[in-house]
This record gives sequence, C-alpha cells and structure tokens, in this order.
Amino acid sequence: MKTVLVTGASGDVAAHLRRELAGRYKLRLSDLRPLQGKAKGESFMKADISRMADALRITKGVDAIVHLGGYSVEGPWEAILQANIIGCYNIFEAARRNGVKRILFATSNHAVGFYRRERTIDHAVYIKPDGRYGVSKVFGEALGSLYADKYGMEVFLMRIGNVNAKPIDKRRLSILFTPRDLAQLVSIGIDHPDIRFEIVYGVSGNKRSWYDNSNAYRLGYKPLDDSEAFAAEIVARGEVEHPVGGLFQGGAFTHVEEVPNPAPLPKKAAATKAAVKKKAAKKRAAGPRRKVSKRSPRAGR
Ligand code: 15L
Repeated sequence: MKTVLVTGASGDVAAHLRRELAGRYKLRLSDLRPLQGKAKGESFMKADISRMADALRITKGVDAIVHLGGYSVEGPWEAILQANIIGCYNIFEAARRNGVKRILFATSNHAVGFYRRERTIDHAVYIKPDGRYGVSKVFGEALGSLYADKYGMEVFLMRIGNVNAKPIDKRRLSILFTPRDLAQLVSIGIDHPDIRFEIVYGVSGNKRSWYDNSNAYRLGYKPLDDSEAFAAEIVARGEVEHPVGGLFQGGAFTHVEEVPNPAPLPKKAAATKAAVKKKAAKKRAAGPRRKVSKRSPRAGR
C-alpha cells in the first residue's frame, strides 16, 4: 500500500479526502493545527511548512504528496507569503531532496478567476489570477512546471472549484466538486502511471461548468456528480450577484481584499495583520486621504 502525505490535513477538503480514501492508502497527515481524531491507517505530524526543516521531516519516505496545505482564500499578503509561497516552495524542494517523485498540488479556480463567465476554458489557457491568493496558486503551478521539467518530478495540478456535497450559490453550480469526485481525481493523480505534468480542473461533471476538462477525462476521470440536481432550488432564490463578481468566474475574489478564512492565521501573519490594521486606524484618525479613482470592470480576454 502506498504511503501518501496529505498536507493541510486539518482542513475541510482533507476531511472529505480522508473519509473517501480510508483503507486505500496509508495516510501521513500533516498540519500546523491539531488534528481531530485519527483513523486506522493514519498518522499525524504537526508541521509548519514555512520552515524547510519541517517540510523535509514530513516528506521523508512517502510515495506521493497531496499538497493541500496553505492559506485557502483571498487574504493578507503576509499570510499568503508564508503559507502559499514559502510553504509551497518548501514542499516541492523537500520532495525533490527526499526523492519523492509524485506530487499533487491543490491549485484553484482562482488561478484563472478573471476569465469571464461566458468563456469555456481548458487546461492550456493563460493564467488570469483574481487576487493575491490566485497569484500564489499560479506560483505553485509554476513550481510544478519547473520541478517536472528540471528534476523529472511527476506533477498533477488540480485547479479545484468548490469542494462540497451541494452547491451553496449560483456560482458554485459551475464549480461544485463533490467529495467522491475529489477522491476519484486524487486517486488518478496518485496512481496513474503516465503523469509527467498535468493540469486538470477539480470539478464534478457539472452541466453549467466553465471548464473543458478533457485533460482529466483523457486520464480516466469519470465524475459521478452534477450540480444540476440542485439548480432549480438555487436559481429560485433569485440571488443578485455583485456587478463585478457576477461577470467573472472567480466571483467575489475579483473585487474583495479578504474572504473570511476558516483557518487561524500563523502567528507571524496574525501579528502583521494586527499591525497593518493599527496603522490604517492611525491614518484615518490623522485626517482625510487623497481620493483614489475607482477601477471599472475590465474587459475579459
Ligand atoms: C478556493 O480556492 C477556496 O479554497 C475555497 O475555500 C472556495 O472559496 C473556492 O475557492 C471557491 O471559489 O468557491
């Protein structure tokens, strides 16, 4: 049985994955946060992936890595820098130094979130990140490309939509990724014999999809779910979308500076965030600022 390292193991996506993959692989779980309950076949290693020593420790002796760890939404640069830039580099580099060939990276629909909703995009389109978070995912994709070409690593990049059993709003009808479809795609990424460098979309077989996911289908992915089963219910809510977010695939990420983050910030990032807030409050108290012109929604490529 293969030993697979799952980073970000205390998060929501990993919780689904652990349940779905139980008994199929030996799971080495890792996170900065504590882990709730360990099942048979699972082991846990606490680690801060922004430290190379930790990354080296957790990647030693595994057959494959599913790298989910990181800051999972748009947010403060310092948090994204530590977790998604430095942390992601450390995981790729530690994998190389430890001779781990296969790495699956959870990139995101936000690496291409500034494509307009009327476009159908495939795995070969140019990047269009919709924020700092999206840029950090593009950085991980670039690392994947480098480590595949330069060091012969086998890299499987999953541009994940929204992992959930049901779509939560209109946008998510197009990007729903159910837990069992997630587990199927991840298994392909771990076990397919011919992965060198692949980009696939981590979404179910949604009728309203914005993606041409033929690259995943070529590798054997056959999604079992389609968000359409929930479409009537969601559409009946009459949701009014934001004038900018509603135009683009990335939704709110295209116009907000922060999305509420379910995971606590690493200590250093939390301290930076508090300092930035304090500075802003001081500036506000000091008097009126220069007027900044408002951007208008860009035309999509
Ligand atoms: C993501 O990349 C996030 O990790 C997830 O929390 C969702 O916000 C998702 O995108 C989404 O676009 O719905």
